[in-house]
Amino acid sequence: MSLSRTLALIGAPTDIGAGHRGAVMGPEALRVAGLGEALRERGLEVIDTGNLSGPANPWQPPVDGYRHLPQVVAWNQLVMDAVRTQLQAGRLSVLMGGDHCLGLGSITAVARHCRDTGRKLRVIWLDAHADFNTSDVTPSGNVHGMPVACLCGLGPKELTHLGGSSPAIVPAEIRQIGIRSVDQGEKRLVKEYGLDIYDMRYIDEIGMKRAMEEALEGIDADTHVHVSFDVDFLDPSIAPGVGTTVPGGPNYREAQLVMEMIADTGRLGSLDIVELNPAFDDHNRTGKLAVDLVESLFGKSTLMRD
Ligand code: NNH
Ligand code: MN
Ligand code: MN
Ligand code: MN
Repeated sequence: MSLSRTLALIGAPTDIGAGHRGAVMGPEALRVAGLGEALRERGLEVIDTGNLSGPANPWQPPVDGYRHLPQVVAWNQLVMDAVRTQLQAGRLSVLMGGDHCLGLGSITAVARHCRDTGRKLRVIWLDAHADFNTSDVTPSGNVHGMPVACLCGLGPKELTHLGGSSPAIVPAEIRQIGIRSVDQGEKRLVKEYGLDIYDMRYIDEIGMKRAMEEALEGIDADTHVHVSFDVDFLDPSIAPGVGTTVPGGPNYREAQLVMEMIADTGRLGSLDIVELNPAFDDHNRTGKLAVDLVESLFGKSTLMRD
């Protein structure tokens, strides 16, 4: 089985799950930074499907622990359907967010595609945050802090059952890399659910190479790899264009190595690029860095290797 060489870009311009406005401009910033052209140069056929159109951000305070739940559901339904359509057409799907609440719709579609095609799923979640909050423990009510919990069956029914059945994935299917901000109640939950978290302390101690070898272990020819790339994964010194910076993240070379090692598996089937917030960026520097890293994710390397 060889992976598709045709790729679909899906824009989801919304900051509905975030605490700061601006991720709504993410898809356009990625286009302006040359995402489509860069992927074409990698030898892929790239189809930009344009932007999804969902509800506006009403910018309201949380209700029962969730901010904008109906609008979050609507956006995730749109994303789920769009990703599913592209995967069914045999294309690689690249979601351009938008905030990270959209990872829920994207990965729900990917998980279903894997079930339908009898493939194993490995989600590589690149983030400063674990995104495993619930309405009881969230410090903010922002749903971009909750998608992993929802995917694992923890959250409001509208989100946990987005794809019909729940849970969409099991914790054993996901590896989280770069984590350095986990909220108080969230810490208890990730432990209880047994999430495999490669936090920055662990990466400092064993190095990025070994951490990634462990995170990618077991991926074989029948595995679909999904990368959910929250741009705040990167150290803020190289990536200021996000709403929620956390110091102490991977540097430029560590981030490249992560992408290169995932590329080497040859199993990448879908990607989310989320949380890019041009309102906080400096001349689209973070957008350009995201494109640079995505080139590595699709196999650009310094030398020919085998
Ligand atoms: N953990 C915080 C919250 O739930 C921040 C989440 N922000 C993110 N997640 N950007 O990736 O509100
Ligand atoms: Mn995130
Ligand atoms: Mn984050
Ligand atoms: Mn596929």
